[in-house]
Amino acid sequence: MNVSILGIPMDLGAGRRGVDMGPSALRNAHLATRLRELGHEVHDLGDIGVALPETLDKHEEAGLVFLEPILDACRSTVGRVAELPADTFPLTLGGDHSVAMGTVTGNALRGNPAGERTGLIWVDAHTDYNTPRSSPSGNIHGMPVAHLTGLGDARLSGLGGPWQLRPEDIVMIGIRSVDRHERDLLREAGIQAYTMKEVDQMGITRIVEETLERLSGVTRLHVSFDADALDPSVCPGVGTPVPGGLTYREGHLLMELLSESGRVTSMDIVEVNPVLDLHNQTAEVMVGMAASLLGQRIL
Ligand code: HAR
Ligand code: MN
Ligand code: MN
Ligand code: MN
Repeated sequence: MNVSILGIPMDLGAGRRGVDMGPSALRNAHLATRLRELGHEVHDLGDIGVALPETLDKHEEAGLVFLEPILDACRSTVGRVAELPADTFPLTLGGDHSVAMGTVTGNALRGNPAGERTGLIWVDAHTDYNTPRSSPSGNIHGMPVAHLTGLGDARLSGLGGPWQLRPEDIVMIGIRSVDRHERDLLREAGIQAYTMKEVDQMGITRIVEETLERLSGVTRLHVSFDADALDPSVCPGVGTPVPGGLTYREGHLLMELLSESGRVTSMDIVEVNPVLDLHNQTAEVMVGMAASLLGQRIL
């Protein structure tokens, strides 16, 4: 396969600094080499330009911290991803999870004149379904999925023009931290979320079977993998660690089964924070997850 790596070194959407260094940490963990060893043709397209918080006044408007520079970065990301050729697999590197408003939109619009549906598999400890009104923090990385479905601020939800993600085309896996009002919004939208309780009870294999069945009508499938979905003992380098996460093997099994399905067309790796990490362990683990999704097998 042809794989296009694109970094979005942005930490404006997160409460803590450091995830802007995620793309460097992932490259340093030999991302491209690992994928080339699997036989892929890998092109690293470099990074999207993102404003540094030190150059900005901390600006909060209507419950949205750093809205304007985040909008700029997401707009650039939409443009860059949407123009990639149809036969490439975009592998986008965050950055905080607000980058997904740009990556998911860009991939949904990429070479899609017929308006085929896009499915989203959101692997995360958090549902990221806050709106500016429901958010307890104003941090935009807690809001990308809500905006992708058309809720919240019109500028963020309008990144794809009239395009919106359908709530029934979203499946979340690994969930264990949801805010009070965010829960109501998820219920109203009818979004399928497999919490850690379901992971424990059903196992990853059944969850993947159900997920692919539910998303059987979509032709494009994006996996957005937040490093904090994995347990903090596996991925300590994240800004908002939550205990009780996916094990190392559950993460790999999830990626292996999705890979075997042959249906995934793009992926994000986000929320890797090298400042909080131990010897780049989190980036190395996440490179392994990308390798499993892109065909690496034990035997
Ligand atoms: N729910 C909290 C908020 O909205 C924190 C969520 C953001 N943290 C993440 N996203 N890492 O997955 O402020
Ligand atoms: Mn403003
Ligand atoms: Mn997230
Ligand atoms: Mn998260």
